[in-house]
Amino acid sequence: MTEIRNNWTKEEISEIYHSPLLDLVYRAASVHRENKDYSEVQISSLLSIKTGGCPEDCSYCPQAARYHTDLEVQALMSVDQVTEAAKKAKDAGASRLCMGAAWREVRDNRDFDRVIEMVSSVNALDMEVCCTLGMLTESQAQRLADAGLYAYNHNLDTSEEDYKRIISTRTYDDRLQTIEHARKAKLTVCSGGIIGLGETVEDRISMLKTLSNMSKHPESVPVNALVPVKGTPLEDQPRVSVWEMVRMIATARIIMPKTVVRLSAGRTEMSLTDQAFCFMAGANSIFAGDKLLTTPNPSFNDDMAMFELLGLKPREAFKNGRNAKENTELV
Ligand code: SAM
Ligand code: DTB
Ligand code: SF4
Repeated sequence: MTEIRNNWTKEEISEIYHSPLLDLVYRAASVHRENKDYSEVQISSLLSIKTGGCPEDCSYCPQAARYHTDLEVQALMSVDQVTEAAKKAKDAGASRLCMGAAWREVRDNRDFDRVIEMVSSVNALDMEVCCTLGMLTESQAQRLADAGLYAYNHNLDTSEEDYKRIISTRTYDDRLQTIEHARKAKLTVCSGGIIGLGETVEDRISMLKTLSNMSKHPESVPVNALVPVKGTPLEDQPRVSVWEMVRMIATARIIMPKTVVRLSAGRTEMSLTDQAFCFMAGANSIFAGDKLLTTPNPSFNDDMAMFELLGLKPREAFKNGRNAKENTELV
């Protein structure tokens, strides 16, 4: 078994990231096979439970109220709507539902009470429930955990050095604190980033260092390729090349060997061959369903055909125990 390290240096990460591509993929695939059943892929389905009108200024995001995108703003969904959507996702093969809200932070009000009900209701379907609701306090994290929340998603998005260029309405430290609050409530942590924001390779390495130097590695690390959306400040960013996704995924796999690395936004622009390379490089999760939060994603049927072709299979829910939440220690 590979040793779990929390003291990777930027130099070490950079050396891995820049190694010859085929060596990098070979090493990542070897680490993957030593630590996990590489043919199992965790399937998450995303549901935007409250869409648009967000007060933050994240320059990649179509849901920020200050940018003029074609997005239709939608108020918080009802518990019944969410339960229905969760059942559909489960029937299609998803083991996890991730509910996203375009909020800056969670507030202790009736909307949060409703989200708590949503969490209980989806948890009762024996699905892993994940939320991404912006910043939260330790007591809010605890309320979510008590309702049966399995994971909290809170991305770092880029490096600490680059953060101000992308978002001015909160700090990197705010982000790290929310992750800490989720940890204290014994939630599993999902945290990753986006490539293609105009960041440097050093920024990517710096973000990977922050993630891999956490006292406990995030249980999931999503690697998103920017989906440039018209009306956002980053609308004209060129798409990242698949090789950059492969390098990011492979490096994350090597330095965080037990973590679920998710090939996240950007798959509609990738061929099957591109995606196969990402799985070879150690990706073992995807978002499935024809929509991410607000932008398109490949259909469930296309993804199942891809799994068939590549010999992959969906991973069951709570593989490591509903309450064990120690899944970095288990395979
Ligand atoms: N408001 C909450 C927050 O910011 O944490 C939760 C929802 S927010 C949409 C969740 C994540 O979606 C962001 O952290 C970012 O990583 C990702 N995201 C948003 N827009 C994106 C885009 N255009 N392309 C790729 N990823 C994006
Ligand atoms: C993550 O890392 N990516 C997801 C999820 N976590 C919340 C969101 C991707 C959003 C892509 C743009 C959109 O569909 O609005
Ligand atoms: Fe709001 Fe989250 Fe979008 Fe930022 S990423 S604008 S916080 S919904």
